[in-house]
Amino acid sequence: MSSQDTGPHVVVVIPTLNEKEATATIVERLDSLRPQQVSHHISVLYVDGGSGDGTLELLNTLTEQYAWLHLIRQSDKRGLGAAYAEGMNYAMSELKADFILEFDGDLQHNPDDIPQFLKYTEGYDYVIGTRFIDGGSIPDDWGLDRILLSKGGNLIARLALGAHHLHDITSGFKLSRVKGFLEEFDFSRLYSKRHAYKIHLLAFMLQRGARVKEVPIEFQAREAGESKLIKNDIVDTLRVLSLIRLKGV
Ligand SMILES: Nc1nc2c(ncn2[C@@H]2O[C@H](COP(=O)(O)OP(=O)(O)O)[C@@H](O)[C@H]2O)c(=O)[nH]1
Ligand SMILES: [Mg+2]
Repeated sequence: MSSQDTGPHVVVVIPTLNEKEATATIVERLDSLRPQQVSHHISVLYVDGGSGDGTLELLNTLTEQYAWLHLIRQSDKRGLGAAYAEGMNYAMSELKADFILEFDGDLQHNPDDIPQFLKYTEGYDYVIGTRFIDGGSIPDDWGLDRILLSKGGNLIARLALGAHHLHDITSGFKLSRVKGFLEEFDFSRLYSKRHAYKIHLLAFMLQRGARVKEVPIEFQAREAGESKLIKNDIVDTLRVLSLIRLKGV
């Protein structure tokens, strides 16, 4: 038995929609990183939303090559939240995850940051990759509109949730404990199937009293592919915040 068979099982869930270039790089880098993380067992679960650019064919080949790599094939684009919900459910029920790490498939999240999340699986329930604390950053090429969207969205969400102690509510790079937390969440009532899913999950983790650790991340510029975030997601985020205020989590 290798040391990778001991320690908490962390499943990295990665949604993809037409991310062929990034996918090849991410899998290669995770393959190098896994053996170094001797205190944790790391598996990876891709959730592909019907990519037509060769990502799916690449993932089919890679899953045959690596036993630690798993793939859910969705037949069509159902939204980022729907992809994570399906991935998280599968990671818990089929892969028996102890922790789930949400990780985007476009290399805006840096695989080299993963070890700093794993450091806190003891003593914490929720580790949030944070762009707006010392050591964290957003891409240099972001225009004022994207900066305002991100910072403004964060401010509104912090106020609405009363989460004044948190610095990056809309971050998508997060590690969550399953036992007592994610296993208690009913994913069929997730308030959004899109990017705003993450605000509902965060509110749920806080309500359950998760011990939170913020770690700095440098959010990378997108080198290939396209963002699926659309202007409409602002309205969706406000809708989710309202639902949390009115109906709770
Ligand atoms: N399976 C699936 N993946 C998605 C969907 N929307 C976005 N993604 C993937 O989720 C990750 C984050 O999405 P992205 O559009 O980059 O969000 P942004 O970084 O906030 O602009 C990327 O790897 C996308 O390819 C979807 O509807 N289904
Ligand atoms: Mg992205």
